[in-house]
Amino acid sequence: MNVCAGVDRNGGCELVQVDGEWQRAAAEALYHLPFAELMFRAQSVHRNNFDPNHVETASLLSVKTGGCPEDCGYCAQSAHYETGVKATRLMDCADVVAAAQRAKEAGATRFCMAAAWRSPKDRDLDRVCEMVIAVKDLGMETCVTLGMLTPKQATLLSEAGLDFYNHNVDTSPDFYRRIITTRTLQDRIDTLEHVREAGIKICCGGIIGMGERVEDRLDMLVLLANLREPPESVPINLWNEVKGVPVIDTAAAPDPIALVRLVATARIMMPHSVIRLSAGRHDMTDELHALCFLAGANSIFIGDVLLTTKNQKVDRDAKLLTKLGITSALA
Ligand code: SAM
Ligand code: DTB
Ligand code: SF4
Repeated sequence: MNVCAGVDRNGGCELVQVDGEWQRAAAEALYHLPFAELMFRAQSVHRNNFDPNHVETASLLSVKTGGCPEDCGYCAQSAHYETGVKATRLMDCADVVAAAQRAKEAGATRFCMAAAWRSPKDRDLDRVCEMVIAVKDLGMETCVTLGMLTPKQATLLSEAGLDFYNHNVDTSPDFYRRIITTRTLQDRIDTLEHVREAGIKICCGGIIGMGERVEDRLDMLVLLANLREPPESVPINLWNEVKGVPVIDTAAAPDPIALVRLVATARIMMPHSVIRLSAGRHDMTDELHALCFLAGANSIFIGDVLLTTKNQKVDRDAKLLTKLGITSALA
């Protein structure tokens, strides 16, 4: 069945999903609408599905940093590149819980624990399950990102009460092969399937600003929107500069309006997903943040650091949200 997903500026039906699937042409037609039209549609979709005056606040902790065997060309934690990031062991559960408690007091409702692994060893997974149980006991939502999972590992995380698993597709199928060679996009999709099967909600998005074309960004949205069910959370990361990785040679910061257009297009294509402005916010102006929220972004990471790179300062976020009259657990 072909579905008209919108009306063009002359009143004709131009935006179609074919057999319920998003096509690049439909995503492009949305993305290139006159700005006011695109924003109006994104805001209408946003208001139908979310409180437009509320933003979710999540906090990140790197529970195991660096020394990763994968060769993701954007990442400070890959052992393939000299980035100056020191490899650490998996943190103790008590230290993780203390960090989660501080994040809760600082205004985060979700705590995301990240490990620089290709995939977790079973004994490490047991320790992460303990962390999930303990952080949930604080009354926070939990998210972990540990690399590829087997179905059994996904089930164990589900049994521990994990709310979200973050595993990004990162970019378009076409651009993917230029930035990662040690695991395929299909490997990632398989892990997302195992997570879904285990009943855990999915957090899945990607990075822009690595030298990809606008078409690649749209293909990434098409890939996400056409997953068996779209991810409940969609992080959009602006590439945070890391010296020593291959992406530094191709990177180009996206035009600000292109970012807003991408957020608005994601909002329309995935009406029920929370869209998180993730890495790269420290370089964004208040005005750009405001436009992204108007376009439908409704989640941010708070805290002065992400994993190995900096984030916008918490007091600047608090002031910004207050200025915009946006409610959150922060302001
Ligand atoms: N090792 C696990 C994996 O890759 O699935 C989890 C951690 S990994 C750091 C999580 C995500 O962070 C990546 O998929 C990527 O989207 C994002 N990321 C990593 N480095 C980044 C950077 N320099 N700028 C923006 N996002 C980045
Ligand atoms: C996601 O999409 N972004 C977060 C989270 N998922 C794990 C990570 C951003 C990392 C930015 C680079 C760094 O700090 O090392
Ligand atoms: Fe390892 Fe994840 Fe970084 Fe890739 S993105 S190098 S898998 S930590």
